[in-house]
Amino acid sequence: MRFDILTLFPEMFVGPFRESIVGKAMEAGLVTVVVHNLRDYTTDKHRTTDDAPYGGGGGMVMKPEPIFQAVERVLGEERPSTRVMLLSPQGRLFTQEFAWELAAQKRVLLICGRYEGVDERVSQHLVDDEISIGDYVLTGGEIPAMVVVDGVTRLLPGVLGDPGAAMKDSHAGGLLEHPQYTRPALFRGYPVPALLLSGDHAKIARWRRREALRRTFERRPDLLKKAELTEEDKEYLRGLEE
Ligand code: JFE
Repeated sequence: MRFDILTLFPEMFVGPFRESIVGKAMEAGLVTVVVHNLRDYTTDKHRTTDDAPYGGGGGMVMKPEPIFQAVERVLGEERPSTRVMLLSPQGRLFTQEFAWELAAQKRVLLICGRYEGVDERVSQHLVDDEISIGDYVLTGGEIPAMVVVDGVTRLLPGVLGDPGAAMKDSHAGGLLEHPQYTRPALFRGYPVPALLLSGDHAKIARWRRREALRRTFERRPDLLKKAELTEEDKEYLRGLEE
């Protein structure tokens, strides 16, 4: 799979992509990530990428010309086989389901805005989808683009050691993960739950399921509406409600 990223701050991506599973996946040839400087697609003497908003109100807006130029020149004939996405607080929420959807694409191009946002004609006439990584406002689309590349890359075949490891993770079954422990069994007087040391795998599986249900009930009850629940799960949850 190939990602192209359009940004005014290409240097922001160097560290995070080198020091991560994404970097390993790039070295292994499982994913290609190419970062393009939007300023290279300006045509005026001052290499202008932003301007004041029509209607006033202060702040600056990204101009459409460099973005259209960059998408056309980077993609060429590949435009029809590429998902062109704009990171923005107004976008469709990036969920685990959306990550799986993007992992099935051959090519994804991510446009990172800055300032107060991007001229609306980019979303109207160039972009296939707008993506938001959550309901908070960041200073630009670069960190959201890193989040999308990271979340999608770990789903690609061969990226995580064990095939299917990605599928087992949090939100895949629709519940939060159960707690995890490692050695030592007693740390500063805090023990690992004795049951996990028992070797009784059926008991351990039931405990993990119940811990996952309990945490989801306490922290993210909204997730329970969509989760796949057995009759035993539902009975356990009824006990928690009291
Ligand atoms: C840009 C900005 C003022 C946006 C209301 C480009 N999930 C998510 N949070 N923040 C972003 C995405 C994001 C993405 C791209 C961005 C924020 N900004 C800043 C400033 C109003 C804005 O939209 C510019």
